[in-house]
Amino acid sequence: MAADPLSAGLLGGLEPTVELAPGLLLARSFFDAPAQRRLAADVAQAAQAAPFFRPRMPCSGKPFSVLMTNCGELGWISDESGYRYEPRHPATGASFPPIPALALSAWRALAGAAPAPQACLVNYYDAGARMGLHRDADEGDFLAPVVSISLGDDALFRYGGANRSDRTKSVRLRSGDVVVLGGPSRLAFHGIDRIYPATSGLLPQGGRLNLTLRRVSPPP
Ligand SMILES: O=C(O)CCC(=O)C(=O)O
Ligand SMILES: [Mn+2]
Repeated sequence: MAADPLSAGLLGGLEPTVELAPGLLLARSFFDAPAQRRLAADVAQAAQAAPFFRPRMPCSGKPFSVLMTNCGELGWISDESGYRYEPRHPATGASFPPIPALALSAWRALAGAAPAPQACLVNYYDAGARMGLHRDADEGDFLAPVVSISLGDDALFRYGGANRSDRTKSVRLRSGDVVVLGGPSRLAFHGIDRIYPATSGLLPQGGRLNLTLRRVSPPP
């Protein structure tokens, strides 16, 4: 990881990057308002090719409260058959659109020497959506961090340790913030407890987008 710009708090330019826990970074306002608008437009365009779908829980088939789509060579899917990465959209059968350049710029700035991300999961939260405490553990490589971008309404992000029973803390994420789960926090439990409706005017339909960039397989 590039120590100098990080410790100087210069990444993203607007506010210092803070370490919430070892390896768990919050780059506040990494994206300024024009960059947020551009990235939201890129996501809207990607969703034309790869429409949002409602994932389902393994076994039970219970629907998630978030909608999802993906960009990149692999997409994260969940349905009755389990959690997995797939190269094709579950409804259209088409490959996923490329990861937006601005999202890749966050990876380059914050993921240190990690090889390029292969997946960009896009979550859409309406006012009532949430995401339960979980770990991102379906990847074959935990050396690379997970880089997670917030756009739109504020959200309450809960994070803990490597065990579900570890004590958790919460932080309110705002549009333009980027969270990095790396190093000792790569497999930390985390989730979204709630959305704060109408706290951002970025998305015409309201709600919140989250883009999660991941390396899925070990570097060649
Ligand atoms: O929405 C967020 O900020 C977190 C999303 C997340 O943890 C995930 O998609 O695995
Ligand atoms: Mn996650």
